Amino acid sequence: MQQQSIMLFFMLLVGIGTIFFVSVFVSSLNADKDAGGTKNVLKKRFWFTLILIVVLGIFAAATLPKSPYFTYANETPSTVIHVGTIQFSFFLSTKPIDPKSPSGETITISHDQLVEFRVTSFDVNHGFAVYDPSMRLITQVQAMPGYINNLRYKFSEPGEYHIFCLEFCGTGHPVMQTTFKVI
Ligand SMILES: [Cu+2]
Repeated sequence: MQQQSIMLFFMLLVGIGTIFFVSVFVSSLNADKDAGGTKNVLKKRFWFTLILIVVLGIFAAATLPKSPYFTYANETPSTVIHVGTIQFSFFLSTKPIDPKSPSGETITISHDQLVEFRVTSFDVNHGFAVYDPSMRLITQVQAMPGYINNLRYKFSEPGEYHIFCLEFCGTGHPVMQTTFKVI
């Protein structure tokens, strides 16, 4: 449903853009015949500005209410998973991870329960991208040195989930991955 409305939204934008460019093209055909010639430029700017304001207004109305994009903000997570990243591994643990000797554990999460991942990096920027059992990207956040980025999610389907790095972090980047289970 959400994907369909995003699709519709972008189709609408493409439609508005097409109308705009066609109207500019058509008006340019008549540019020589216009009484004012280049003096008419203010009139054209008026329409450009109006359409720009409308498009930006639609964007703002569709995106700003969701800002700052932190889902389940009013709920308390029942599970907290600490995530530490280092070239080229993920460490997942129910306890805070020591950056000096990072270690992880096998993670099992109950379905339909709110999980909070507290994601950080001990070296360079990495990505923390969660893929469902059919390898569809479902959520992601950046792993950044010096910051803990919280990512909340409810897994509805039991199965084996995959984590991949989405930030090119060095030669071992393509093999930087791990898994966890949802039961
Ligand atoms: Cu990477």
